[in-house]
Amino acid sequence: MTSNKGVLKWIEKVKQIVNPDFVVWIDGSEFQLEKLREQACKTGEMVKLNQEKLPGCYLHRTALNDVARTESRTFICTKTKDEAGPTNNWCEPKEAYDKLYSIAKNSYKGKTMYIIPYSMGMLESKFSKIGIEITDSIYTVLNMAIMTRIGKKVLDFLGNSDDWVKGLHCSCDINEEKRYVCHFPEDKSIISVNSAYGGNVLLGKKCFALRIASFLGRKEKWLAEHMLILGIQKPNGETKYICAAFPSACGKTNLAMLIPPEVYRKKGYKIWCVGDDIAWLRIGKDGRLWAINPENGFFGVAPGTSKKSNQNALASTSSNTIFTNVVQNLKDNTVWWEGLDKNPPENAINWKGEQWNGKTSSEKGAHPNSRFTSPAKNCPCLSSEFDNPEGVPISAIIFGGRRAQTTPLVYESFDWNNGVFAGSAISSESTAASTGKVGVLSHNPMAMMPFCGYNMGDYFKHWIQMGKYLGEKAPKIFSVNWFRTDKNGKFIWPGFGDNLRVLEWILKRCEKDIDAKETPIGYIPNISDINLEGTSVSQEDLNKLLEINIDLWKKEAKNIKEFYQIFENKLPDELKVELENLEKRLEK
Ligand code: OXD
Ligand code: MN
Repeated sequence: MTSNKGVLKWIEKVKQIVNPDFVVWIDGSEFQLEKLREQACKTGEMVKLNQEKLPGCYLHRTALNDVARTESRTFICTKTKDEAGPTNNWCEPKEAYDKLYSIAKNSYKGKTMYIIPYSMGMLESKFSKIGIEITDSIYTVLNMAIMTRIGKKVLDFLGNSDDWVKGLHCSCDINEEKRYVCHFPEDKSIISVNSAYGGNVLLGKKCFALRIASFLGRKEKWLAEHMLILGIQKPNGETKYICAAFPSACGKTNLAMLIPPEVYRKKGYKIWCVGDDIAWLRIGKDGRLWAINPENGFFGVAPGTSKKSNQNALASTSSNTIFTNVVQNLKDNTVWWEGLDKNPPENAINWKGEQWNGKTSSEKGAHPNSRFTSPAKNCPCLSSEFDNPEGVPISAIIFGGRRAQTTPLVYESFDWNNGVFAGSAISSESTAASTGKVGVLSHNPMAMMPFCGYNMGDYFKHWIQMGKYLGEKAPKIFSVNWFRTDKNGKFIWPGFGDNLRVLEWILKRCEKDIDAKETPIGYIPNISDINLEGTSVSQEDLNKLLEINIDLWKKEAKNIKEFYQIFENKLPDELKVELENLEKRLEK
């Protein structure tokens, strides 16, 4: 399929190590993919679902010990530990290669080696980057075929270039003691062993599009971010684009596919989804910041996805989707998960592959991290700019976390550096579901803590530097918090579609349409500038949502200072100054 010497040499080398019985190049044709689906159903790797109700849909169950990304076994293997920084696990490259190759040795024996050429971004875009993933799992091939642009056309486009990322995935025997997801950014290389769960094996996603790409972005003056991208079409027909970074499980997919509240729909507002997880951001010829979504599909969390919470995501799963670790309803061979509706199936198989009765069982049927892999094209609100090789121009950047107190519903940073400071200070309180403990605060700068492929101190510097390149044309930076609670622990803000009310304020601020109130942390809305028409939120609630408690913020500043210490001399002076200025303003 290619005469690219570098590609062929690497494939030969890997072949010698993993020792496959067969080698198959993935050409991207529907014919080949269909054959693979048939084969996976024969071996039990996948289950074909009801093709009338769910055309083109399949179900896969992972091993019980292999259900999520494995951060503690994820490594950045740079020449020096300093390059990986204090927030990443590090291993010296030679040691890592030796260890991984010895685990991978002969692991394809009796199996087929699939070679997937793929592109992150549309081939003709200057944003895009090419990768080649070798895998022994058909599930991985079929997921990559949804999540990325794959096939021979990618190799044709690559030609003889050496600008591509190597990815080797070996399922081995899914031994969690020997599970590693390792990145070699200096070699543009990724190796993942002993897992077959999407997040660890769809190497185009977190591994390439965030960890490797963030490293490349620093060298090449762009940003690879854990951000959704959405377009807000206003009643006058104009569409403005924003990017937003939230830690995992803070509702990124829901915001990306938001359905406007009725009063907004009537006025003519529309939301267009460009991406739900990753944004690559470059400075365009016009000096503004432009974004593409390098992916081609959604790898979304199923539980909680319903007609009510995210009709667009649900619609995206209605065809050509691979479900992982959800419930199989035996009555009509469809799928179910907690939060889909209030009608769990009685005759079903749970994510573990056991008989399960949703009416009587005390156990959950779907794994809390069960997933759907759906083509972006299925999304009813997919932006017409989704495939635009130029991307979309970004008017605002939003950072968000999950905080019961402290952070107001929304505030605008004073300027770029102040916004970078806000992003670096994102933190979230754990929910019972994630850790068993409620309210434990964890820092997650720019929601990139698990995904930054180099020293986060240098990453902050790169952000500061990007602001310098952008100058006057830099997007404004905002922080939001949908999760503030009242004294009974109830969320005050309704969230979901109503978040558009906050986005509207953000756009108006970008267009210099309205004033705002200056506070020590930034600008907050004047109460009358958030449209509450059609909600049950009172002015008093809004006051509470926007309250800045000076004592809590003093505690917050102290907490940020402590957190910053881990970056030692890598912390940019600009962020030290921002923190000092915040402290001074809080004392006033
Ligand atoms: C994801 C994550 O799967 O952020 O997107 O964990
Ligand atoms: Mn994510």
